[in-house]
Amino acid sequence: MSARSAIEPAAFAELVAIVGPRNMLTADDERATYERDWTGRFVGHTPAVVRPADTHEVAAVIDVCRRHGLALVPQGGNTGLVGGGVPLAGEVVLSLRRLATVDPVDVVARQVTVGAGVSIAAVQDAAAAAGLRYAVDFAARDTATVGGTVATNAGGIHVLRYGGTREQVMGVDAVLGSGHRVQRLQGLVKDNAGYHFASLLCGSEGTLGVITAARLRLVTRHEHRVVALVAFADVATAVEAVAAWRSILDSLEAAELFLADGLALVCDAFGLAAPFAERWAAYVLVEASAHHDPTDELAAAVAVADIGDVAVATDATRRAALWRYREDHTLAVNTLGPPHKFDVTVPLGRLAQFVDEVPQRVAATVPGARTWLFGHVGDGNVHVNVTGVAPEDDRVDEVVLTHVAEMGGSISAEHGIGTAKTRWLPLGRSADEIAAMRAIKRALDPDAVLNPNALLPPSV
Ligand code: 2HG
Ligand code: ZN
Repeated sequence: MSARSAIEPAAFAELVAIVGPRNMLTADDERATYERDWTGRFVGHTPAVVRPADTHEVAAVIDVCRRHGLALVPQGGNTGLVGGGVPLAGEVVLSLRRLATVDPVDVVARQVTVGAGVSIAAVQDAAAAAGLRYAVDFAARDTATVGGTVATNAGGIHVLRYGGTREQVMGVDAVLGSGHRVQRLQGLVKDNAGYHFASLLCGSEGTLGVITAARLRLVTRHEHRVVALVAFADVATAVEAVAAWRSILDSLEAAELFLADGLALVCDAFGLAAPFAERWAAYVLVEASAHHDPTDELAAAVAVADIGDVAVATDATRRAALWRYREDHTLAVNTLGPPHKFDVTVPLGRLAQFVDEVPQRVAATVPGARTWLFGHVGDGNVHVNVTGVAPEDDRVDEVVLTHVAEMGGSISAEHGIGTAKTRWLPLGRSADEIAAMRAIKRALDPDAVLNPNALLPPSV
């Protein structure tokens, strides 16, 4: 059964009674930012944004929606890039941003419990104040929330050293679509008493349950940090160099790739000076951190690779300046209009070939379209952004994702399937796997209340 989208007066009154009139947003100007994704590609409509204060209110809202057949889209910081957090089919938006408590850091366990609405930057700040670090990091850190990053199993720039979000989540507090509450926030490192709900909910994109809090693992905070921007004559050489650095550099924590066109776009868009006098085909930004100063070992590792040029930064201001060349790609691409975005993984041995072929295939499909490639090269994760294509024209989606599947890759490395890629899920998942996912969805969200249009393709 599929849930309806308009709110009848009785349901509306029940929702207001739960969250209070001030937390039921219905005016056009109040709803607008919740209805549109960050890129501007996905724009929907919601009858109301419901803003609960705690897990009890979340549970009560889900109960109303189940009884009245209302569909919900859970939303955190609304930084998702695949249309999975906006109400594209008229769903009610369940905003978790008011769940913003940060418990004291448990220094002994090296963990912290935070509400779903806490930003990644706030978790990082809390960890730093206690002499620790939260390993998950990416450009949208100030806006993206813990709930959203757990729901999408967000990746980011430190996956090669610490793993993705799933590796950091010790437990969650969540309300399932069935109304059951799963609460496991003790942070036990060893806990084999049955199904691991946190692992299941992590990456479920709001389709099974609403995460209201998470218990997060923290990692060691290193005193020394160094960043190098390394230029290469081609992508294949860059990929080989990163593979070598991973074997010899224990302190390596980021290896990020971008290309000449993307660098020029970033410099133009934000008035930055180019990092090198010469234009190179490929650039890798590497970051290393350790208790000792890793500058010499990084320099020695860079020296053995076949590089074109290098710039090294040890102080925070110059490190941030080098990071801008990579992190500002997303903002720079968006200045050209809403892009089609793909976050794919291909086997590392085929990454250079993929980077070479994709722009040609895109241009052959939609003449005039431009392809921008950058990403987390240590993980084999390439972000393919295509501009100059209408938001609803999915010919490039077909071409890019089919190519990824042919190369033995994954159609989503870190952003998830959302609503943008449901059609292509069978490219990466067998019929049996999709049937098993549907069975899990039916069991945990029997009334199809939670994000009913995301992740799974419509059943035929
Ligand atoms: C990044 O790695 C993010 O910067 C965004 O995952 C990627 O804008 C994108 O396509
Ligand atoms: Zn990324």
